[in-house]
Amino acid sequence: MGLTKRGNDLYFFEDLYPDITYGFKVSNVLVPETDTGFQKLMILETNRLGKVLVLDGIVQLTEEDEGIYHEWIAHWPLFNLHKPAQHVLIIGGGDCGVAREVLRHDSVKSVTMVEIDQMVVDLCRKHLPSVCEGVFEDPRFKLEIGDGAVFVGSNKNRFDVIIIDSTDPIGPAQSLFNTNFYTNVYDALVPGGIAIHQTGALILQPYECPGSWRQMERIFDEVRVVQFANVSYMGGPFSLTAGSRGKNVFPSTLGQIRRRYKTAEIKTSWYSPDLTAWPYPEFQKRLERDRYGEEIVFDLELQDAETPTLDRVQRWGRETCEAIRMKAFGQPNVSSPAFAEGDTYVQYIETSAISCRRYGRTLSANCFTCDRLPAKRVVDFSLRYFNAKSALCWHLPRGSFGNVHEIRKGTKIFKVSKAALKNKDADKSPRVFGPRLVESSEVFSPAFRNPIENGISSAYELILDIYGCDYSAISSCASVANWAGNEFCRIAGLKPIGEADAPDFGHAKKKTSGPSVIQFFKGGSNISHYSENWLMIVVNVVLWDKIPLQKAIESTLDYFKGRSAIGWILPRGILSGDVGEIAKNSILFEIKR
Ligand code: AG3
Repeated sequence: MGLTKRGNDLYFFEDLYPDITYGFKVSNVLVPETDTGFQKLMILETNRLGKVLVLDGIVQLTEEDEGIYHEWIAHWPLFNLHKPAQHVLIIGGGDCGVAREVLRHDSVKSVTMVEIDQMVVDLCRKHLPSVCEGVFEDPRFKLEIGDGAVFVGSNKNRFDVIIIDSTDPIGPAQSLFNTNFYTNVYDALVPGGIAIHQTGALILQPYECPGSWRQMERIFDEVRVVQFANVSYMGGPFSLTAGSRGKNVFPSTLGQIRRRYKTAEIKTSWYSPDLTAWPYPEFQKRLERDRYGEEIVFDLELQDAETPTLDRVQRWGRETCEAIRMKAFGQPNVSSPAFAEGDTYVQYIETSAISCRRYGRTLSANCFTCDRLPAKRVVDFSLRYFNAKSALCWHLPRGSFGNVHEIRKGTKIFKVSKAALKNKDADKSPRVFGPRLVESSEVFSPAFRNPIENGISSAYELILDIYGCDYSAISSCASVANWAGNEFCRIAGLKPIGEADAPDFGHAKKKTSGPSVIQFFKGGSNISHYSENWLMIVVNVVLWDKIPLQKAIESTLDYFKGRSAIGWILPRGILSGDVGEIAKNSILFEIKR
């Protein structure tokens, strides 16, 4: 909306979100919207908030409350540093508010500010002199006009603190929110150094901070979330995400920061060490325990051994999408239009995929989402839809950042029967079993027998969640298609059917943005999703033959440079056996590198 007339008055409404905004009355337009070559800049005057800097329709600062943001982003890392900071790098920050606060530390010998947009610096200097007060007169201050992402690439081991005061990750700041950039920032720090980045509003931009967190977590030794609230950045809690080069860099006691603050003799208006010892601990804990998605894997016991027609399966797919409130993405994929026994149907949905195939009297289905999954609704609906007798279910937490024991507890194996659905009086809560937790060495030993060899099922599924992967290996469609279509098939001795289908989608959320891949092969399929922001992969491979598991899994970790993985091996196309027996043949294991 930007500048809008309301009667005789002029208002400004922010353009960050499509469905929610805030605004204020404007008394004067000091700099009408100007294209700087990088972004659109505007400086407004208001009675209530003083002058306001707007870039690309998003409020960057107001005179009234800029102190809150600038004090927090500058003093938090400087007072957390184990020694008085000497050399500080600011990336972005063209209005010079961060530089002003950093220069208040007498210990600081140099402040280098790398700003891409000269016009931001010039126009702010002219119209917002209180923000950059004293900065240009200070001999310790050095301005470089250039790309901060390039600058950190060529300056190693130089800075005690790096402050990234960027705009949101749309427009010119996009290159400042990825693994390559964070790796360079880490290398540009001296050991013991701290970097901090603005990572958006926690509630209104729910994927910004977690997205940066996952990236930084892979590179920095420790990561913290700091929060504050101001008027300028609509939406309550706003986040800064900080990472350290080295362990135990962040002070462990409040006393340490209080002492540093006192010694520095800096009078702050908003920052206080008393608020910094445990920056937003509950949110931080939630991030540490976050999970990528969940999946319901189920085998339906059909009344007869006939494969439902493709039309019928496709309708199941569409109705399942409705049941879980997910939009289908693209057209369904089928391993063969005949859709005979063992053929696979897959439908990508906006955050992952659903699939099914038949073996004898079982219809094996998977439903995976990166959102909340109403698993019961999916199973009940499918039981009714296919008029099946029962469903044997594995409900899995996928991409869980908890430990393997928590993941085992979260993995629920149970059976639902149609009779119980129909009979109102029947006990609706089935007995729940867990998978058998084993060492990866057991899975990798030549003596290991998969569920087919154990006579439990006609197929089995290898499910892998791989963490801490390499950004470039997982963010390119060509790379993931090559793994699924060539590498994995070659190592596992599988005969691919057709080419890998590797679209890139899920960008509505940072968590799910990245490629997915479907590769059919003789006797099974490989369906996997890659999160370029979470740096993780979720893989489902259905097999009806023995493959060299160790080689297949380890080469996958090598290919994507994964640091750890959680794996399940589940019997599919169940022949017989009660749930307890099947649970014993459902295994969970962990691989650490
Ligand atoms: N840079 C961070 C602006 C963030 C605005 N984003 C938002 N409201 N989600 C501010 C520059 C001040 N030096």
